[in-house]
Amino acid sequence: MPEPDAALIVVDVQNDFCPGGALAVTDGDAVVPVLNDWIRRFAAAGRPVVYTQDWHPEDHCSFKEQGGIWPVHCVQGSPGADFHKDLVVQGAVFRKAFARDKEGYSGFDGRLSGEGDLTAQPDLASWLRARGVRKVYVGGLATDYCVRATVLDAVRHGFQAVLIRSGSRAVNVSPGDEEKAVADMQAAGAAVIG
Ligand code: VGL
Ligand code: ZN
Repeated sequence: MPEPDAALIVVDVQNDFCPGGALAVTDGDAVVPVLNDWIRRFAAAGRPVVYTQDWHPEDHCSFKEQGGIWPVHCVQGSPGADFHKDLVVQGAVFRKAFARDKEGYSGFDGRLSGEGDLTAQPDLASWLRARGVRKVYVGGLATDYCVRATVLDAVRHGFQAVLIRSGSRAVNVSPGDEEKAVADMQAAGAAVIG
């Protein structure tokens, strides 16, 4: 049972990060059944489940064509930006890195998805605080980028943070990036389970 002040953050479980996607993470889709169990447990306990969604314009600065390091991925409204078809999605969605000239790996850079201008929408930290959340469980894709950044930001914003390791997979641009990311999160004060 999740604690009464806990929330679950599901990071970027999107087609482009799964096998066959533009920036596929090895075994990325393996997180889906694991996270679905967590999602169902939080939902059953009435605790918030939030989803982050990488949400880039087609000329985003992180893309190689623009001098960045990544292939084109998670373009706003494209199938690659959709959540994996088997992911249980019931909860608020926070979109991030939606401005052309700004990268944002952390879910805490995101804004609640809704009508109109995203920058006018609530951010994740205020949304969680308004619901009495003090502890966040975080899993998804990718451990060494958006999951790491979200966990570190959670701690920075004063939340207790727990990495769900079994529900996360890494890009591993360099071998060992995953272990390094986990060590960074632990050093910042996050707990690791799974
Ligand atoms: C991510 C690389 C580029 C992630 C997003 O979700 O971890 N990684 N954009
Ligand atoms: Zn991205």
